[in-house]
Amino acid sequence: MNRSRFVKTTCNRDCPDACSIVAEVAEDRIVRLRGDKDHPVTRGALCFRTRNFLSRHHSADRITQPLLRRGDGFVAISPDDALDLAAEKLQTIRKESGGAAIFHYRSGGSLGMLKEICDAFFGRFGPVTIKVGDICNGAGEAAQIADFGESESHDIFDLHNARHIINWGKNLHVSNVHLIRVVTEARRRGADLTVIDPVSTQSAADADHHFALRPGGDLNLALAVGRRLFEMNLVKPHPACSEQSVTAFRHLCYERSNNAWAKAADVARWEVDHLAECLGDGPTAILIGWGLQRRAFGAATVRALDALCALSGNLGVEGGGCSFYFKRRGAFDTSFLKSGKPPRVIREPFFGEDVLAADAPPIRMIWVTAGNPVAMLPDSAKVAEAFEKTEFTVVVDAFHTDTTRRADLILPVTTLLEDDDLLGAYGHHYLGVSRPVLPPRGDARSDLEWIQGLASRLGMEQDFAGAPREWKERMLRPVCDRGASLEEIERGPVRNPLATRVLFSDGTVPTPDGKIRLLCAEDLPPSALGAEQEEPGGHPVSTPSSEPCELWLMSNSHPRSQSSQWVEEPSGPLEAIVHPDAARGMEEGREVCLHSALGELRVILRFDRRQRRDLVIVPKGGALDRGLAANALIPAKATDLGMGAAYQDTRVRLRPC
Ligand SMILES: Nc1nc2c(c(=O)[nH]1)N[C@H]1C(S)=C(S)[C@@H](COP(=O)(O)OP(=O)(O)OC[C@H]3O[C@@H](n4cnc5c(=O)[nH]c(N)nc54)[C@H](O)[C@@H]3O)O[C@H]1N2
Ligand SMILES: Nc1nc2c(c(=O)[nH]1)N[C@H]1C(S)=C(S)[C@@H](COP(=O)(O)OP(=O)(O)OC[C@H]3O[C@@H](n4cnc5c(=O)[nH]c(N)nc54)[C@H](O)[C@@H]3O)O[C@H]1N2
Ligand code: SF4
Ligand SMILES: [Mo]
Repeated sequence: MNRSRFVKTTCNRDCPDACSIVAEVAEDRIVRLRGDKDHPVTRGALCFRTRNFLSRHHSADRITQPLLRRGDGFVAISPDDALDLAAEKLQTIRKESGGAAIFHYRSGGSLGMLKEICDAFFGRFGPVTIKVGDICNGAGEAAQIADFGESESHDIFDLHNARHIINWGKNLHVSNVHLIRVVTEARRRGADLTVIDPVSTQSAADADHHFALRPGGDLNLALAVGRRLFEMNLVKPHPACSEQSVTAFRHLCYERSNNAWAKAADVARWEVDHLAECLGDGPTAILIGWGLQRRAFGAATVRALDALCALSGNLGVEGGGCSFYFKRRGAFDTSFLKSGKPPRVIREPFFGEDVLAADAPPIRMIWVTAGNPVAMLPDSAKVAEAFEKTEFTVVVDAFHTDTTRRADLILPVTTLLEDDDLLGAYGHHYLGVSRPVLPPRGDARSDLEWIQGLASRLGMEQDFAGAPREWKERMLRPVCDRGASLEEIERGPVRNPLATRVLFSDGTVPTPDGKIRLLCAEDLPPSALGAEQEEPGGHPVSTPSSEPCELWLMSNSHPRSQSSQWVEEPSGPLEAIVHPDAARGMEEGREVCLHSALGELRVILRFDRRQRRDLVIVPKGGALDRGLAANALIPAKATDLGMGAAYQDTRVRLRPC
């Protein structure tokens, strides 16, 4: 009889949930993945993409040997030869051109804390060129730090105390699935749920109310709600709000009439009133999504939502708050990884442009850790060109991507089931460890081991020595005496003992002057508010004879993929979901062209009458080389704070091919 054994590990993907996974192993093969029943958030369930990860993990396409470019293809080489070559290139380029000629780019392929050791290695070897900004949550995080001095969230279970929940742009059913249960429990206890999202998602369909506003209309809507709070006498400012800043926010809200704000946001007046009433009848929890801050005025939008919370008596109270991001690094000490100031930075949303423009010295080498920038960053074609024109590029990955296909050297890395790391979460406060369910396949190694191999060749062996457990213990020093030692976390998930359950409940905020900064007119260029006579956005209709109308390109998370990591790579063309009126004269199932100022993609049309008529929905994360990359259409454009990417501001048109 074959006996199975079960190994618990933590999912290291770029996802708010950081689930505890139970892997079943039989005869040295992983046969099944389940969610851990003992984890308070995972509660026995995994998302589609990780439940089905085994096909990817066992796939024949997995990279299991270092690969060196030869002509148009690659040849396998030994790990020692790969490390010798990489070390030699690093040394030569540093000697000839300085650290600035080397660019280390790390993204979110794995959120394990030990991946940050790669940054420290390049910092000490150079320092080298690194990225600045954060295309994922940069704008929202910067907004909350500006307002409150930190970007943190209420304990996930504090939602049970809410009377109203405003889900302002989060697609729970796709990108935050374990929050659904907590929201459902809160509703059973009497909370009502309103979703604000231009797209009709499953999360919106399940809510008590769905307000499908104009894409990017949130700032207008928030200011309308702000005005109604003042008009209805529902203003109860948090003690850290100064009178002056309340007055300044009030002025901003009164810049337009309620009708003008509602029109600009393309919502009904009662929808504005409903939100103001919810906020006035708190506790009301605002859950802030990521999509709305990936816009030119994304930070201003989050700041307006912060202001609504702080003014309506919902900041600092149980069941309230405006939760955007959980400080996933909050329990850990990484100060020992700090290194010197980088000689140069590349703005993350402008990766292609900045790398190509870099001069004196040019970028001669790019090293990519846990990222697929060619597919995932704006203006994919330019990012691809940057890789193609760079003298030597190294990509550390487990699968072929648009980025590995442009590499000179590929180093095979462990998958999430072979990972040995420490994790916080950005959707709750529990800490976990990942541990190898099985040893790595072939010559695959962790990022730490590749770095240690390099360090030993470059005279930095001592700086980076140590088994994963030793690194985890060092990082856990702030909490190891408070019930979150490594042994305790290895036994099961532990809540970060440093995380408070309700933020700012003592009436203070950690800004430099202890005051909340509320958004005001001086913080906004006039263009942030849109034209006064904005058309109600939802109903421009193109006819076969007229020029096709402009649509907002919504390139959203897809249930079958984690960014560019698909359960099964689609073969194309890309599926584009639109209201039939947005594609007049075109047939469902037909291939048509989707144009932007930057490029063109062939797409298959799917009609959905629930959607607004001014948008088209495609999945994020398709491959450039297969003609599936939304980012081939998306120009590089920064957000107002945090150097995020304004992916969602892209306008497109549908045309027959
Ligand atoms: N299945 C799956 N899950 C994922 C990911 C994935 O690729 N696939 N990605 C992970 C990553 S990297 C992240 S950062 C997180 C978050 O992943 P995201 O997908 O970025 O976050 P959400 O905020 O849940 O979903 C975006 C929602 O914002 C809405 N939206 C867009 N523009 C606006 C707007 O102007 N106003 C409003 N109100 N809403 C708008 C979209 O319609 C969409 O429903 O999820 C992670 N989870
Ligand atoms: N159009 C559009 N573009 C977007 C977004 C959008 O909403 N619309 N969302 C943006 C967001 S929120 C994000 S976070 C980014 C995500 O952008 P990326 O982080 O670049 O996306 P991933 O596809 O997750 O690519 C990560 C790569 O890391 C590899 N990997 C996995 N684990 C490890 C590991 O342990 N070590 C190493 N070395 N590699 C590993 C994976 O195989 C994968 O190829 O995309 C952004 N791009
Ligand atoms: S990707 Fe997210 S939801 Fe899926 S298993 Fe990992 S942490 Fe859980
Ligand atoms: Mo992200």
